[in-house]
Amino acid sequence: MEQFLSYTKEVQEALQNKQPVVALESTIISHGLPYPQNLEMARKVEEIIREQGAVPATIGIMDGEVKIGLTEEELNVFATSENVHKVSRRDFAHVIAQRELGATTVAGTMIAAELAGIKVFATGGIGGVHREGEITWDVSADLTELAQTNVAVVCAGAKSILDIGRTLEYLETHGVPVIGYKTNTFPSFYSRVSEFGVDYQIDQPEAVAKSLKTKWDLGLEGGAIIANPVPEHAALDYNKIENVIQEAITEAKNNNITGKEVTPFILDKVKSLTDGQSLETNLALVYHNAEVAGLIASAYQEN
Ligand code: PSU
Ligand code: MN
Repeated sequence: MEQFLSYTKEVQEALQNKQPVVALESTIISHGLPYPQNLEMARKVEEIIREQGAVPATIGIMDGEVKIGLTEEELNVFATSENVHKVSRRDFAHVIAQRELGATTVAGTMIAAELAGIKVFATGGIGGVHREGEITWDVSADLTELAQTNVAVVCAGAKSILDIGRTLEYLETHGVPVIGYKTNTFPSFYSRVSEFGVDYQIDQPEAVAKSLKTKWDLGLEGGAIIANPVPEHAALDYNKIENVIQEAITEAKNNNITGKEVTPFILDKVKSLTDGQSLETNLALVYHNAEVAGLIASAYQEN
């Protein structure tokens, strides 16, 4: 895929000079958040990563190329365009070949980041096994990517619109370590807790970086999850959000929402059912993840 990658000057120089770089996804811009908060978020995460001494590389597909780093103008295109493809592994070739606009998911961004030599990636939450996934087989391609691609994903856990237990089982089976950053509980995106634990709690970015480096030096292929709970001040109550999610899932079912439409539909429903409160939480956790990813990327480079 090398020949399809195109870097901004800033990212290319950072990679050449072995400076820390943090990958960012574009589906969260095009499908995860409404305009104009999506654009504001996209700019601010880049700023936060710079404050940590790292270079941000937002990834997206445009003009038949995988862009590693987006310009201000390109961020704007992803934030405002209709008909942006949501690109996971299966969509990559089609969107490049047809020169269409493609926002990369966690899976899609991991593929591009690995090829570019970027080890650390910040996002909001990962996809996983959906509730009733044992019937629908709705299992996010994020999980199969984590099983094989060498990139660490800093996230606020997985949303409880998913079956968190089965998601963690999948990760265990495929050898993906789940590291709790300053927590021993796997967070559930809007809330700092869930009914599940993490594999290891690590409290220092240097120690996280060392663990990642050792994994890959050992030749153990695959990603890692760095689960970083939403900051206390922005967290929503676990039980309250659970009720809202139940309602959103029922509505998705009643509207026959399937496939890749499920996640965006439920996110939007949760937002309106919480009077926009979930949006504030979503933004706060993404910013926190960017900060922690910047710290880990910097520590990784110094190792
Ligand atoms: N979770 C969020 N916001 C998002 C997503 C997940 O809180 O925008 C996006 C990510 O890009 C993730 C994708 O990779 O949804 C998962 O979609 P699916 O379940 O269709 O694989
Ligand atoms: Mn799905």
